[in-house]
Amino acid sequence: MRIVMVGKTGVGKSELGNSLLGRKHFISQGLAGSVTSECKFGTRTLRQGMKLVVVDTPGIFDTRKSNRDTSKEIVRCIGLSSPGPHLFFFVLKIGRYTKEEQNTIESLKDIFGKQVMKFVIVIFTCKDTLEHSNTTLDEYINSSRDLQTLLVECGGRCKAINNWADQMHRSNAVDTIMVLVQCTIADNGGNHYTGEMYAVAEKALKERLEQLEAEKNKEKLALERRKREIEEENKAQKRRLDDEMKWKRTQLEKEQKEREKKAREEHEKKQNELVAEAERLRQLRIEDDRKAKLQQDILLQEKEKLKEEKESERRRLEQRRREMAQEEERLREEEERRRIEQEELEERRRLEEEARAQLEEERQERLREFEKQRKEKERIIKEEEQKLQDSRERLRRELENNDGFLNKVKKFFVSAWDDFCSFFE
Ligand SMILES: Nc1nc2c(ncn2[C@@H]2O[C@H](COP(=O)(O)OP(=O)(O)OP(=O)(O)O)[C@@H](O)[C@H]2O)c(=O)[nH]1
Ligand SMILES: [Mg+2]
Repeated sequence: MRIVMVGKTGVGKSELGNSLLGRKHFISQGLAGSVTSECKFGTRTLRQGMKLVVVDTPGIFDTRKSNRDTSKEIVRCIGLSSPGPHLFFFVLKIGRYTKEEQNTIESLKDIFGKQVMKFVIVIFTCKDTLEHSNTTLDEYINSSRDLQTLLVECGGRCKAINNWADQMHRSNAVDTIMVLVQCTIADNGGNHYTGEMYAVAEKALKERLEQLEAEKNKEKLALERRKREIEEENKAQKRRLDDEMKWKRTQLEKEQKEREKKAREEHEKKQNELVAEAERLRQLRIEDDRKAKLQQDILLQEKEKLKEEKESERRRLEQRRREMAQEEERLREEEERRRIEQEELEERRRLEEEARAQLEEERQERLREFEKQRKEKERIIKEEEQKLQDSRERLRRELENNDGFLNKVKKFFVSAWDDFCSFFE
């Protein structure tokens, strides 16, 4: 059983081939460009012992590719599936069904004739996209009129597969595809796309190749003619250019000479200016040197002066430092003297205090003594007064008794008065 997979590049033909064979046989990658570059085949023995041959193709019916490459690969595809495929799998990726896809199937019909549609099954890859968007295959097909037309053309034969599913799901999908394959083959009476048809296709291809060759030769002749014309044009243009160049060269030589003359004059003028400038610079340099020397002398003098000033400042500072040391010494002595004086003063004050306390004590003592004496004298006076009172009483009584005695009393009284007065003195 021979199956040829056709379809636009990148729709998942190689991956579908791997699913059909049950192993990774064809190279498939998610690259931006085409992965499969030429037709290849892989085989597998089916359960019934039947041999399955799967032919993987590059995008040979892709109308974007060059005619020459396409024709070469179609011939190769026919060779690999000889004497003719039982089925063509027209592979489509779930997604938009565009004009490009329609052109691909048209191209298949152009090459193999309209009857090829009897041998076509449409296989949709990326069934997982449908699962993700929760859409059934029927819903997807019904969403495009063109897709429906295609399926009517190929007898409604279509299946979907997720080539990224696990082994079990993939093999289940392959089994369903194989059932449809066998039904279709049976419908076609077990016939494959015949050699006759292939011969017709080959003939058509040959004619197309010859046509292409003729077109190519025609193009070649046209190209040669154009080449000759261009060469002629080039020669004429070259002559024109040569003349122009000659004239331009003489013009240029003339201009060059004039420019050279001018340049020479300018050069001489510049030379003279340079000599004058050099002389002026030399003079300036001499003047600069003189000024520099003068400045150096001034600088040296100023340096000397500064040195002297520095020295005198140092001496002055030294002197000041000495004075300060003396002042400090004097202050220290003054401080010491003050301290001693203070101590002496305090000692003197203490002694005076002691002396004052002693004097106070003596005064108190004297006062007490004096008080004692005063009290004694008062007692004595009182006694004397008592005595005097007694005497006066006695005298008064004696006077009463004796007039003569008055004189005596008078005398005694006078003497007693005198004693009293002397005592108080
Ligand atoms: N998600 C998903 N990706 C797939 C499926 N089938 C194929 N692909 C991916 O689609 C990309 C193209 O697949 P290929 O098998 O190389 O396509 P091709 O038609 O052989 O491409 P060319 O060889 O360039 O013509 C790869 O990254 C595949 O893994 C599928 O069922 N589901
Ligand atoms: Mg491929």
